[in-house]
Amino acid sequence: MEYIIVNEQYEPSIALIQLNRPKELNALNLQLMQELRDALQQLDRNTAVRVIVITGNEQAFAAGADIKQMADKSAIDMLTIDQFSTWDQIRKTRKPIIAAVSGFALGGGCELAMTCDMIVASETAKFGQPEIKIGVMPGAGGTQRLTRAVGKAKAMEMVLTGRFISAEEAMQMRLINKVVPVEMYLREAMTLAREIAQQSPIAVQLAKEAVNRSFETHLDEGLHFERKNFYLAFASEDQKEGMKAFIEKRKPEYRGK
Ligand code: CO8
Repeated sequence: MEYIIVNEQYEPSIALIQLNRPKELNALNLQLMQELRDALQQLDRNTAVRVIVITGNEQAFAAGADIKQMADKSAIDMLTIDQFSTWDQIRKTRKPIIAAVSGFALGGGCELAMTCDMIVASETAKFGQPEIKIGVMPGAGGTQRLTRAVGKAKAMEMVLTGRFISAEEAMQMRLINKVVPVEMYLREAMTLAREIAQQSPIAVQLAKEAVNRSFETHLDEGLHFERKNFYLAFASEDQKEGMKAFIEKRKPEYRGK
C-alpha cells in the first residue's frame, strides 16, 4: 500500500486506516481509492475486526478527488476508468465505519466521510463541496447524501457556492456526530468504535444494513426489511448470550456467532 496505512488491530477489534498523501492534502487519486477499497474488503472479511476507523491527518482528512489527475480527462475517459465502482464497493462494507476528520474534508473527501456511517470531527475540520468552483459538480454522492443529511436549502447553498462550513456548523446541521478539540478527535472516534465493538457483531451488521435501507426505500418496505433482520438476529448465539447475560445480571460475551 503506497497511499494508505492499515493497522488491522489498532486496538483490539478496531482497525485503523490512515489516508497518507500528506503533501497533496490526501487528494484521492485512483490508486489511493483502490487501496482503500481493497483494505476495506479485507477488513470486512477479518473476523477479528469489528469496527473500522478511517482518518487522515490534522491538516486534512482529504481535500477531494485528485484534480491534477482529472484535469485533462474526457467524459469517455471518466466513463472508462469507472472509478465509481470503487466507491460502490466501499459503500458495501458490512462493518461499521467511522470517519475521524480533522482539517479539510472537501469534495470527494467530504463524500468519503459521508459514505462512512458516522463522523467524529476536530474543531479545525472544514467540510465542503467546492467542485462548483472548478467547473464541475459533486460526483460521489455529494448532491444525494449531503441533501439527505442537512436538507435541501443547506445542501443547495454548499453545492452551489462551494463554501466551506466549520465543524461547529456541520454539527448544528447534523452532518456529523461530534466535535472535539483537535488533540482528541482520533481518541473520541476510538471511544465510539470501542462501544460498538462491544456489541454483537451480527446484530451490528444487521442493524447497519437496516438503517442504510431507510435511505433507499419507503416506510412500509423499510419496516418489513427491519423485521426480517430482527428475526434473523434470533438465529445467532449472540442473541441468546445477550438476553441470558441481562437476566443473569452480567456482561455479555459476544462471539459473533
Ligand atoms: N487534488 C490535487 N491536489 C491537491 C488537491 C486536490 N483536490 N487539494 C490540494 N492539492 C495539492 C495542492 O495542489 C498543493 O500541491 P503543490 O504543493 O504541489 O502545489 C498541495 O496539495 C497543498 O495545497 P495548497 O497549497 O492549495 O494548500 P492551501 O492550504 O493553500 O489550500 C485547500 C488548501 C483550500 C484545500 C486547497 O488546496 C484547495 O482548494 N484544494 C482543492 C479542493 C477541491 O476543489 N476539492 C474538490 C476536488 S473535485 C472532487 O473532489 C470531485 C469528486 C468527484 C468524485 C470522486 C471521483 C474520484
